[in-house]
Amino acid sequence: MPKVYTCFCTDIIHEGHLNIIREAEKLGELTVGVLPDDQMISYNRFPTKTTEERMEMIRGIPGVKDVIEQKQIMYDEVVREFRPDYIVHGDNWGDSAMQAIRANIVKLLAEYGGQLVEIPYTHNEGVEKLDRQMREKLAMPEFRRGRLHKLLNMVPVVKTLEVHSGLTGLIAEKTIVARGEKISQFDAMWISSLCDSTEKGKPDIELVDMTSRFRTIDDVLEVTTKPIIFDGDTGGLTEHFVYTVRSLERMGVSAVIIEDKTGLKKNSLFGTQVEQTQDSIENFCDKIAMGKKAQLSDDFMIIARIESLILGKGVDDALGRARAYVKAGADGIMIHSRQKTPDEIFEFCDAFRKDDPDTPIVVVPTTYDTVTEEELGSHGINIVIYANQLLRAAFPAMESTARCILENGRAHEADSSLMSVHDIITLIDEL
Ligand code: SPV
Ligand code: MG
Repeated sequence: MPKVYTCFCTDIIHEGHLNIIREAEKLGELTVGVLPDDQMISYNRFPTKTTEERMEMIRGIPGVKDVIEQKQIMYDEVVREFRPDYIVHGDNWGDSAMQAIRANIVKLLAEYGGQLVEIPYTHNEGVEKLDRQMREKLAMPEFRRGRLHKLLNMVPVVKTLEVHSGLTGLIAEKTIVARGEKISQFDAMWISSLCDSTEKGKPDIELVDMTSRFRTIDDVLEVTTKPIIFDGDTGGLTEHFVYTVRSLERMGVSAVIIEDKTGLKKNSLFGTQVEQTQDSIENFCDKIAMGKKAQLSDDFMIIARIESLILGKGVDDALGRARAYVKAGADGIMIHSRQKTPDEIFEFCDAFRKDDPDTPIVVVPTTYDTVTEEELGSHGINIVIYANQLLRAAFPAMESTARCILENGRAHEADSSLMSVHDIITLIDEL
């Protein structure tokens, strides 16, 4: 009997999957692989079932001889161990990441004469409806809110991208790349005060009010499913912060990060060039504790951001504050720095981890941007935020286009650096 293999990365079985199983079964004895959570997250939607539940779901389907866990998205291990005569896959190799998987399969099968069989993808109303329902379920506040918590236990470092609109939300939601043997996409989104303010043509001094910032969140929520971390600046007055917590929870935001500054807040990347005042430990602990008391859901996170390194007060001051904030109820610590190297961040994290192995640590490597996610992970860091790169990419591109039109008295010269008219009018799908 020829050995047939296919791999599923899904929470639901629809007509398209059953069709693949029917076709695969005709070729020989069928084994189905199931990807574990971390691999599923790396290139597909967030799983709503456990790996074991996904395996069980497939075991029950007639025609399936065996179900195994495929530990990696690339097929090297499974093909070398199992040596299938046929690998069966849908022909929907859409993006470059999927193409990399296809190339991997073709290369491995060529080593011993195995064959890739591609089954036409099933496009019908039922399949599309189920797909849409899954997506919408993931976007619901009660499903989305707790996802950051879950991610912290599933991936080594939660990769978070700054977004400030529906469009940038879509970039964070959909961008996916093949990186060597891995597929990679962002896990979460950051609503930055710097970028949200700048996008509105305002300085980053808590001038843009919460109603307007919630409007930005709402635009992002409407078109995405990934969890949101909100930059809550100083959190404002404690009496106001408790209301912000409730509103964010209700919207389905996963976490708010508040920084221990008081008075007129300026952006941290100014460092000591501008006057900035750090809050007292006592006051800030009170704000955290009141926020936690106001919180209604179990899984919303209040993360305390420490500005000691930004203000030149040193690692010991940061460590003392971190311990106090955790004691006051903070669900995580963000430690910020504007140095060119991650040295002081690593010094802080290594010392903090000595007596606190669990509290999540968040970093924003804007100035020390040569550091890799792997290095951050090895110092016990759990969340990395790429806090402003999308907006910094967009502004020079837009400004240079505006200049080019003025310089030439027409738009023709700018056209070669623009996306096509076809691409812009088809970028956003209709329901
Ligand atoms: C933001 O993105 O608004 C931040 C991070 O707070 S930073 O700009 O580095 O202060
Ligand atoms: Mg900010």
